[in-house]
Amino acid sequence: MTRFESAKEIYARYGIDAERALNLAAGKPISIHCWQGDDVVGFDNPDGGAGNGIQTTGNYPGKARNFEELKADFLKAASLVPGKKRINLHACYAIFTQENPWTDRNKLEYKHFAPWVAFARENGLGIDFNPTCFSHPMVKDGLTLSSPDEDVRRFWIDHCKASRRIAQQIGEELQDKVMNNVWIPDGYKDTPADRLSPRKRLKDALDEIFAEECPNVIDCVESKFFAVGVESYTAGSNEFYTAYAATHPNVYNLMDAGHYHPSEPISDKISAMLLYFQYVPLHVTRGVNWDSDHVVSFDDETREICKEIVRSDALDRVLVGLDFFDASINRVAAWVIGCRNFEKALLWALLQPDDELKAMQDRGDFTGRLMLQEEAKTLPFADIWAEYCRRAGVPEGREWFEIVKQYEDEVLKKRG
Ligand code: RNT
Ligand code: ZN
Repeated sequence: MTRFESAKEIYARYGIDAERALNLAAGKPISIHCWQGDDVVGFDNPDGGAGNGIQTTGNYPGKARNFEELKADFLKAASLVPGKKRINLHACYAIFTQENPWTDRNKLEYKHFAPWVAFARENGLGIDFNPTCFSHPMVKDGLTLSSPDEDVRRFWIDHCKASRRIAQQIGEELQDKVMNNVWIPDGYKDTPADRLSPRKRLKDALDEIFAEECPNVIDCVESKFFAVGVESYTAGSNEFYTAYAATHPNVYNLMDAGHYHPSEPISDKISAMLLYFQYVPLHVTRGVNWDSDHVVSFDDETREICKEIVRSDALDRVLVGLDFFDASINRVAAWVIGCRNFEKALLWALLQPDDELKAMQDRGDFTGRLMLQEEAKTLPFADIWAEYCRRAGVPEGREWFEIVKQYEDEVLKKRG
């Protein structure tokens, strides 16, 4: 008997079907963010780097400097992660060539992303999209869509419209639905004199952005409470976007795990949102104090998020995107660690004795519920995970790191 077979038997004693868990995990697509590969720099302003609303820290050598390098790094990372994948693009990753020279963000078109679509097709990936409303001189006083300056607002409205059209065409090309997620950094460092007007301007801007029919697009707006530099006020708060989404068909509030109070987990919000919305889009990341973007860990909250998705029978309604960027460690390894951890948490959640736990809760057996939750933690999960990796053709354990280190020596270290 193999370790997997023995583990499967132990799980069966708890009423858990390991084969079913393996199949469901393998079928759930995860949108992997391209921006971990180059610290959210993109291709439209290579000397500029991230800034104006977003921050990465660290200067580990070897970041991807262009389309070819980013594709290669992404594929290297993806080859070490089990499960179904999408690639999450930002508008700043537009591809400029001699035929399609640089153009500003308000004028971007599908053609600037056609090479990404070819890449996705070649590698069996879905695509998701994001307008890039940061790291650009038109971010004025930290504001974009909520700015009192009409030219600033116009620029970003046009950019968001362009992004939606691009997402729509990507969806048509791939015969798929494409998420287009609007995140803006707009907020104030210190106590605002007027909280209402920026939100009113943001609301009007969104109405214009979403006016055009885009049947292949799932429109998302990403909420946030505060960040470094905008400690006192963020225009696109959770209440603002939840209410906006509730009153606008096909618009969804995207919840990022690092965007709320450190003790305010998004795992608790998923069920509430599922009762009212067709889709619940997430950015799975790891908040650490005031920062939202650490590499995803196999931690309690990531597992709780996955348990909520599984227990709510919402694998096809909770849209999972990853969103972390760490420039202080090997970027390919960061991708692999974060993606594998999400996959692990998902598989782990699919291996919980949910039916029995729910029954215990409903008959008021809270002692039994706690007992079983705790006993389930030490079931032989590692053997099922190893089988999941084996079936996906990726390394089961730490061997993947040798592959990344070799890639670092042969490829990453040779970059300027
Ligand atoms: C920032 C948001 C946003 C970005 C990406 C790059 O706080 O989380 O999702 O991380 O769009
Ligand atoms: Zn995010």
